[in-house]
Amino acid sequence: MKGFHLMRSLAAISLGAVLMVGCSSGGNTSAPAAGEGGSGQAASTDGQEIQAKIGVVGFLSGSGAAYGEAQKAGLELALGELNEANKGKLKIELKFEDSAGEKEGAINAVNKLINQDNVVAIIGPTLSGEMFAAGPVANEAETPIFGISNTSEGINDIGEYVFRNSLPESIAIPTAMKAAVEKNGLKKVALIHASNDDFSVNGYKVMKATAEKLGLEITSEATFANGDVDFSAQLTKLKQTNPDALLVSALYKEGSMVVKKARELGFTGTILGGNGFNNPKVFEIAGPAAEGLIVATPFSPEKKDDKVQAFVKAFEAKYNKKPDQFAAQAYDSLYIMSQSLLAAGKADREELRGQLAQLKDFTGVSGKLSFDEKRNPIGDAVVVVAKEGKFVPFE
Ligand code: 1QQ
Repeated sequence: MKGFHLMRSLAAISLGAVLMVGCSSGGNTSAPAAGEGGSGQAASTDGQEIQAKIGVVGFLSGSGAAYGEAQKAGLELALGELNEANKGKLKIELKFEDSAGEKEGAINAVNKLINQDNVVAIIGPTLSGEMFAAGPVANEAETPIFGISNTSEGINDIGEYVFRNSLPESIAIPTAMKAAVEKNGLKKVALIHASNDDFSVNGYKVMKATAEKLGLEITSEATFANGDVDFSAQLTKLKQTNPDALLVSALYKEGSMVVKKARELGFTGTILGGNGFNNPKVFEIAGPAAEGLIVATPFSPEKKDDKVQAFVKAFEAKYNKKPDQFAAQAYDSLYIMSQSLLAAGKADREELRGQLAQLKDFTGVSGKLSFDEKRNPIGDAVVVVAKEGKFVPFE
């Protein structure tokens, strides 16, 4: 990392951007972004509008594109509001890159955003697996990278430039499971998950550990792979063990097909899923079979809260649909970036990292947010249940 520092300084010097390098916050001189190999700085003279280019890596095409689309919608709504509100002080530009949910795609996007587009920070990528692959690249390049939907354990262990406002499954899943055990009287559960996806594997581990903690009997377990379309064999086997509940850790496409098939096979017990189900695509794919599905989420558009309702209204006006959790966390992330950039007083990767690390009691549409010492979000989950085509509070 030190070598990188040196190279960066040399590159900046050779570009004649000497003023900017090592310039402390006092009286910083206006300088253009350092360009190729530069530090992403677009420092502004006090009183001048800060120009901040932020990269976004999203699952914008392929089997999970609805996640990325929701994130893009949330970010663009926030962008319009913020650039209006911060006129003369801060102007944010977003540069979107599609990773297609692939680790390689995420790595390439992060490299491009850092080295070619010279962004001050990156929001995304969408999947935990993508963050595990691309986070180290940003961390090594000392560029803040901010996960808005990475819920697996270990995300922040990648390094000190890695942040997230997405509620970890280790908080969300136990909340949902406790509520389901209490209300539906669960005693025996069967587990199924996608074995080739980091997020789904992590969710499965949390489900299993929680079941053990709650003293539930695990009757059977099964796996599938993302991309599979036939789940009959696994679900037939699971159903034969007579569980009270099926715990599903999967992304929305496969997860919804699992739910649909389980009902088709006559499973009438509780179905509980992880964070991957928090998207309206579930209702499109599973149809009426989604009824009764229990999930935990940090965001519900039904929440009786002025900030949430103002967001829902603005989102509906712009997109003609209600926002989901992915849109909400994306929306919040840009407000966090904006607040931190304004506090930093310039578009500087290092200053921004410092400000992000200090974030405390930020109130967004997905709740109150602070980071623990490992920059993990501390927040609450609400438990929701699918009812007539939408998620409503599980009460
Ligand atoms: C993760 C997730 C997914 C559901 C994001 C789409 O939570 O990959 O961590």
